[in-house]
Amino acid sequence: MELRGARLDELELELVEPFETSFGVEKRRRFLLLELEERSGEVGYGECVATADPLYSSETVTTANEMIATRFLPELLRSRSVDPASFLRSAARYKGNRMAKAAVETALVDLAARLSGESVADHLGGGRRRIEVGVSVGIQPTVAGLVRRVGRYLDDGYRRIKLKVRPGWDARPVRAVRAAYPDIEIWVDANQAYPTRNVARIRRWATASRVAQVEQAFPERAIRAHADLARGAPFRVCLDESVVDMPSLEDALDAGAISSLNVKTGRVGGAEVGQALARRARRARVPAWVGGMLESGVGRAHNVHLASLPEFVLPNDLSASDRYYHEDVIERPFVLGPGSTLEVPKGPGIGVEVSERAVRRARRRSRTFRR
Ligand code: OSB
Ligand code: MG
Repeated sequence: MELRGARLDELELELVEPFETSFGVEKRRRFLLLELEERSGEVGYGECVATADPLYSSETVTTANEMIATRFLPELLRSRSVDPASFLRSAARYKGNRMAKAAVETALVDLAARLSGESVADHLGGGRRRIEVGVSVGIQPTVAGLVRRVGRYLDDGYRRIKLKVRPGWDARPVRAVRAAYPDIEIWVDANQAYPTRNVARIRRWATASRVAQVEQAFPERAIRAHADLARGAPFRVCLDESVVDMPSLEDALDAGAISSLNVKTGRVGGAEVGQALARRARRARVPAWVGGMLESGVGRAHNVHLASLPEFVLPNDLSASDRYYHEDVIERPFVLGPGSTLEVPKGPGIGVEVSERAVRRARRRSRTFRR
């Protein structure tokens, strides 16, 4: 492929309801949308999941914008021949900045798939036609409100519920949800909020409420604490923030600190990286699934294709469009189907159409690039 131009938009969308995690409350989402144009006129889209503030990881909308606009795009537009893997190889000399890299890589994957007339899923090796999904439920003002919120998601058809927890919002709300719904599958996600001395306490309440999976209880680098939590536990210990590349996954496997892998393309710096991590985890009998970062329809479409691959075996954090935004940037929303599933768009590429009208409405800044 040879690129002719690019457009980098900063967008802002308002969430249907505030999303509270151990980091804080999000009411709206600022993110980058990248459009790459090939010599033939074909375009590919990528979304950057970096957030306005560096709370989930050190990247922000501003740092990603800077990397994409001043390094990645100028270098891509100068080169005769580009593809996702060669882009990641040449960008590897820049440390970190994985969300920025993933935005570019996924746009190249979409473009490459469109040019060969296949879907992103087929381009990555081929997968199922529908994927199983669950819903991630933010911290609520009251326990009764949480139980009602969960009840509405169950009525919508979601089968697997992930509750955001933190010190002070854990044993009691989780027990209340379990008491109200004795048979549902409950996961929890702390986004690193616990001190490592809390291993025994977390194990007690998670066991008592028959939690199936505890995600990222401790800080990113606290591999030993996650291994302590996993030892003999009746639930899976899932890593999200701790796994950012192959060496960090290998270390977690060696330590016995992981029994489920949350794969986010942005966190690991590319779709093909995420696929390789999931494959490595599967060889160690650790199941993988695709996590979410409250993506718009473009990032969601990429995630849905990724989740359809055989490497991904647990229900994913990819809910229907109406769980996230009042107005998305794609023409046709993702809707929840039978058995708590989303349909994988047929393609070509990510198989969704970007709404120029919605993009214009959500746009805060825009830059174009030419060869
Ligand atoms: O840790 O999985 C997480 C959203 C923002 C940042 C981190 C996380 C999340 C979610 C949302 O859990 C999942 C989704 O997009 O549906
Ligand atoms: Mg998480």
